[in-house]
Amino acid sequence: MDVSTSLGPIQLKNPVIAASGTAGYGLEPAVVTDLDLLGGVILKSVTLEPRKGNPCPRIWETSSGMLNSVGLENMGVRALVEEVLPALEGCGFKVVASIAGETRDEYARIASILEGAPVLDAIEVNVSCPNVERGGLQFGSDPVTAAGVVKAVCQSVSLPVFAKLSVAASDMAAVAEAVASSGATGLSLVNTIPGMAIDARRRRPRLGGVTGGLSGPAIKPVALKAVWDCYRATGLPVIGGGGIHDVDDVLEFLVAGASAVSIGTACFLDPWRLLGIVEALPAALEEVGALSAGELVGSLRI
Ligand code: RRO
Repeated sequence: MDVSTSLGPIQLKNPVIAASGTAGYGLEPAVVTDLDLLGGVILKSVTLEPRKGNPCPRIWETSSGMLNSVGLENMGVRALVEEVLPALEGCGFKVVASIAGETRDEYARIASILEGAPVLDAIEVNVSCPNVERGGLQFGSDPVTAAGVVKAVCQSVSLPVFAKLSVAASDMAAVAEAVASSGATGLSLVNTIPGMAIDARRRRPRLGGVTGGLSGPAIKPVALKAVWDCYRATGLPVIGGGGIHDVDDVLEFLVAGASAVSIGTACFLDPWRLLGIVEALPAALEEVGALSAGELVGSLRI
């Protein structure tokens, strides 16, 4: 069974990618699991300068999901280039750096620092973080602003650029179309969905950052529709994810139009989950009568 896939110019040995923010900088999970078996890893989003992130608690479990309010804690792009990327040299997975900024120029500066860095295969432009005051979702909700950021990044790097979008945008397909026409190679869908949890007795928010981003099985139907809508609107390669828990979920995202899938929250329950899904993929594809992973992409029959 051919489980390989492609994201525009990038060839992946399989479609399973660790989602940004859930596999650190691609080095930490090696303590418990073998990321080399994955198609790719999207590193934690980095900013121009390091950030401390939001106050604790930063995680709250909900029914069928999880809220996070990490607040973009990260080491900064220079530390990523100097300390992390050299250590990833020789790894068996495709490496995608994720970037976030407060202004369009800041995104462009971060991208230009990444240009020419070792091991990088692509850049994810995160214009959909729900947990920052400036940039983040503000940028990704507006087609013109999102397109401006993506264009500035594309002008600063020769690497393929994937725009990470949120369903919190009022017209997500319009944002997808706008970033497509400003040079994005592909889309990364979806970021977590803004939400909150409250302790009524104490009349306090459960998260230190007050609000957070919802992920996990609760958002899977929403994410599937986003992939389907944006794939149809743009025809761009899509990294699809949101609540993927098992190999059947992976097949659903491929049929909706994703060429690869990003999985994160499931790994908090079980760090070996990604490897289990990679192992289960050939038999699962065979069971639905597919000869390859690629054949399933966007194959929804209406
Ligand atoms: O760090 C975070 O709080 C965070 C980010 Br940058 C993001 O893009 N999505 C998310 O759920 N959390």
